[in-house]
Amino acid sequence: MIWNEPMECMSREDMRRLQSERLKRTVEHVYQNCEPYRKRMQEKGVMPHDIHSIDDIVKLPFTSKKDLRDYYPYGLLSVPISEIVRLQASSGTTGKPIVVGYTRNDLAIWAEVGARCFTAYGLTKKDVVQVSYGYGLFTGGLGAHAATEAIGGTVLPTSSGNTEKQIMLMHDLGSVALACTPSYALFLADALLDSGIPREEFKLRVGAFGAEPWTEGMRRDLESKLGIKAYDIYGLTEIIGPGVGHECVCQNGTHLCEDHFFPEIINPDTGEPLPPGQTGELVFSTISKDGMPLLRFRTRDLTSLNYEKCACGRTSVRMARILGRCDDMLIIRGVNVFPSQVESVICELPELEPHYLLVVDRVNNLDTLEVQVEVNEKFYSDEMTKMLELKKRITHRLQSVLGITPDVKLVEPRSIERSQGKAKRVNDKRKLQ
Ligand code: DLL
Repeated sequence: MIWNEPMECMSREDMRRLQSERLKRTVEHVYQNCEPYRKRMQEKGVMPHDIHSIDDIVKLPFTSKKDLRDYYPYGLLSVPISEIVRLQASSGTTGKPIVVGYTRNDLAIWAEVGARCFTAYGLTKKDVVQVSYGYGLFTGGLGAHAATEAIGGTVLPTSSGNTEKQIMLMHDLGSVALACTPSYALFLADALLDSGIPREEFKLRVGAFGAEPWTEGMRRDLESKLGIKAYDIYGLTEIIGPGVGHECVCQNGTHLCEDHFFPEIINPDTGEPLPPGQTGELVFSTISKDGMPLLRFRTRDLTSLNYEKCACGRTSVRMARILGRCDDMLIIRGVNVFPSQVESVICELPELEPHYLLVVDRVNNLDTLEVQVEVNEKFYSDEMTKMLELKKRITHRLQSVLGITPDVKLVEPRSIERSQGKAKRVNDKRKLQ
């Protein structure tokens, strides 16, 4: 099912034309109405009339997370505050949050792209959607809420937390879809098992999981534990929230709503655009928003783009799974390590649960990596030799994937702290020194 066929299945040529028109309008709008953008463009010697088509996007300046902090809270708005009907924010690791303002039209775009996502998962107005993303400043809850309402579905706005109640409501009210982070979904899967209620009594068949990186292994795990199809949903506060992209039933890449958010892939070190298919930093320009349009926003997310038509019929560009963030990448003894690489190994092994923590430290000027991972209840054993053999096997696998030898620590089932929102996978003690 396709929510907006003309947009989602447009020919590449028509899409470029539409993107060109929308970019020109957006550039004119920010140049006229947003002082920091006007200044930036003048410094770069580029004027709105220099932008003739989407190909000219490379002439425009980048926007970074730092810009949003520097112009906190309202400096990047391109409309008066009287036009803003909603504020959302994302908490950074330090200091002030990043604040985004939406006009009524921006909220309509958000609902539209959300509707495309949920329709692509096969959801309809007949379905109950349990929204277990947090509600509030975080865009997850309200974004999934608007998406459900847009398709005419029934929203069950549980927000995150209160796990037992989540399971009870999921069962009693017949939730067909669950929208939450993949790590919270795993937590709910365990709780579902503990509840003792037979799985057949649940109507759940779709997961709308995102807000943090996850792997194919994690997908398999979630699908088998919950008896559902688990789909990716991607987004970020600065651009709009969840709904920037979504998977379809093919589960073969995340379609981006590129008629609203124009994607580029650049080399994160040089800022130079990379050809299709290459992995680099994802950059978005919003080309239809009014409240706080952003030009060439550097997401820090690493991925690649595929412009081939999808088997589902959509022509919209597909993004590969997010490998991690440029700033999530750990450099351990000079080797680049992403938590997602560790996760993929862990999910390969049936003896392990996908709950893990990477502890990085520096001992005698040498980096150390400890991988703590939970052993499955069925395999957890007091038998030393069994556990040692398992540890050896995992160490070996990780060594060949990562290129460094971690210290693997097998821990008891359910001992690693669970998250109800985005999971914390890394404890880098070196940063504290
Ligand atoms: O996480 C918006 C969202 C809510 C997306 C619910 C999907 C579902 P932020 O808190 O601003 O917004 O964080 C955005 O989270 O740059 C990625 O690094 C990461 N992220 C979001 N979705 C995915 C995904 C929301 N599907 C940041 N896969 C982004 C991997 C994701 N990473």
